[in-house]
Amino acid sequence: MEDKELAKKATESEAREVAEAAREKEWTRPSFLRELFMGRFDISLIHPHPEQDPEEEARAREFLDKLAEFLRARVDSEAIDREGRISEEIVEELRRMGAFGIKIPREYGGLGFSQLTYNRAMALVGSKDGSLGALLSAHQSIGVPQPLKLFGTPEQKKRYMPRLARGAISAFALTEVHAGSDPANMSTMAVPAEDGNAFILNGEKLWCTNGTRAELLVVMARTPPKVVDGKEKRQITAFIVEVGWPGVEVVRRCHFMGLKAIENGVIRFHNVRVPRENILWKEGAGLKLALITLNTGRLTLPSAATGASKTALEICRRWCNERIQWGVPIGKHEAIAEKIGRMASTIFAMESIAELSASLVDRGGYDIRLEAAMAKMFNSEAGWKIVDDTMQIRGGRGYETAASLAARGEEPIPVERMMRDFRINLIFEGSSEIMRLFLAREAVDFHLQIAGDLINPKVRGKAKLRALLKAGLFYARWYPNLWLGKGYLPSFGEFGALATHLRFVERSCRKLSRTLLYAMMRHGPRLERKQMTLFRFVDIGADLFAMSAACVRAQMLLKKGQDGSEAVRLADHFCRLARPRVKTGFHAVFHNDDDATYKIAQEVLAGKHLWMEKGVAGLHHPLHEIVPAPSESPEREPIHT
Ligand code: MYA
Repeated sequence: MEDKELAKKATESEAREVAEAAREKEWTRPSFLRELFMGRFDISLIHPHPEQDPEEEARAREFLDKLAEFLRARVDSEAIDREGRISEEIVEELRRMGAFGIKIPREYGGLGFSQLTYNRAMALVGSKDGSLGALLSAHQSIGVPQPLKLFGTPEQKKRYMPRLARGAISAFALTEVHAGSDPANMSTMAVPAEDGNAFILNGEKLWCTNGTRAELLVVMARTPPKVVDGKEKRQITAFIVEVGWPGVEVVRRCHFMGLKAIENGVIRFHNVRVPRENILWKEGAGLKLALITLNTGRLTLPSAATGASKTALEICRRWCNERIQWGVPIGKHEAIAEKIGRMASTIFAMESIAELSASLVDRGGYDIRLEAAMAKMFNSEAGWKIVDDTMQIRGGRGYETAASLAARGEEPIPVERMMRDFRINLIFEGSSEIMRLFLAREAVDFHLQIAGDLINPKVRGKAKLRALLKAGLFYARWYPNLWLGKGYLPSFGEFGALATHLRFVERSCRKLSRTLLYAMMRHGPRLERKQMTLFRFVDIGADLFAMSAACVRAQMLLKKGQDGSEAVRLADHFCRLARPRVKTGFHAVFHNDDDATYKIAQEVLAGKHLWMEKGVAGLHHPLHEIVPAPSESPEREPIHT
């Protein structure tokens, strides 16, 4: 290459680097949740509820109606579950509908819809079939289209977007055998080729959703470390990899408890030559790219979980009216009514969280990381409880498979399958524990920045005094504000019956921040490892977020005249249920048996209570005796290299 051309390229790439490094800092509005953890209930960040562009709403309605009709008429989820595969005809029809390019800009042949429309589409799909949800979501929530849209060069977009919009299935390859929740620990390597024009990729990715059916992958791999300020800095880089390239091997398809048709597998890379121009964003930015992609990616699941929960509610409503025991429909018995009431208002809150978070992405300039993590955690856990209650309400019929119900002439209501399909939501795309950890870190981050040195035993002498002065000055101004707020006064009047709940949220968020400070003072640097305590703060924050989202959405629906008064009743009920949880959470911060629990756990792990494991058959079969069931045999799947 000519020197001049090289120089031009270097300047271009530097300019892009600067612009892109700034991308995440271009937030014009802070995160509502971040503020909440800092004791500031800034409702103006979410209220009035962001509205969708009417032109898009009309265009989206047509697409969503078509998708709903298709799901009702053409998708046989029992067959998908039984056969472990989504047929090519179904995939082809979805391609024709544009369902593989919902968010891909129209200039590249996609539908060009917003995050909100995409979420609504995923709620529809999630209400019907989890495997189909995973196929579409792994492709466009985290697969190639999303990071390409955020970080791709114009050339990369021109080359790949139209193909992706037409339905070239893609996947996100991050997880490895020893790198799950901690992806930075990956060992897949990409080293520069001798000619400098490419990287040579080697390694193996595990549980790559869509991996066994994909044409394109976004692969995160270690690249040679860089020396920064005299220290070696680990580098992870993201690449677009074509499955058809020599050396890419789909080793096997993995099978799971549910989502029987998920195309998930082990992908091996053996000396795969990846052209330099297939680097996404820039060398060394791969982990950040993956985490940023996962932030918006995580917004899909809360909608899919809401969709599945709505199906559960329909099942319960019908069954509770129809089933008579002791002379009355079971829904009249308080034991069952309690579940139905809780289910309905929780679903309203779940939908409020999912729609609010998606709308904030669309409004732009908003730091969505915390809301996405919270939405993922809250909706997957609340949805799981709903599916579990549905199983309980359907009783034996819930536990029986749909095929067995049909065989003895009953309606094949698939609660058993729903339960198998739903459980993974608390694990993939960042487990509940990782979401809590991430949120907890962000919650204490504010205090650590102000007073971190004060509680750091390594900081001594003058530096400690400086830290004391800095923290003292800050807290002298900040702390009194945590006692004063409009939550004690008549406020939020425009919310009518819901105002009382918003005042509670306002008071509680100041209390949350105060209590965080006390916990920091009590535990010092050990707080970072006190996950049981930290997670209580996150759970309080989750309920405060859900209450806020529910009230704001109910108010918006009331204003629009769309089922408004019913929405207010549901929001009010959700808040009534959440308030005691918040109070209990606060009490438990300093009144708990965490130390005893931790001690027992360590004793168990050290083998002190092995006597407890006696008297059972246990796990005594050697692994090699486990043979795959015929339906799980890898030979069944076409494996390509
Ligand atoms: S995909 C795989 C899912 N895996 C994960 O989600 C991994 C979870 N782990 C993490 O998120 C991170 O490792 C954590 C970081 C949070 C633990 N946004 O030092 P650090 C920056 C932007 O804190 P760690 C799957 O399952 C941070 O500032 N940046 O790192 C698909 C720092 O940057 P800098 C972030 O201690 C399943 C750097 O990163 C974020 O390792 C299929 C390192 O940070 C963030 N969020 O902890 C899906 N976090 O160095 C199908 C950190 O510049 C879908 N950073 O300061 C199906 C859906 C629908 C189904 C339907 C059914 C009904």
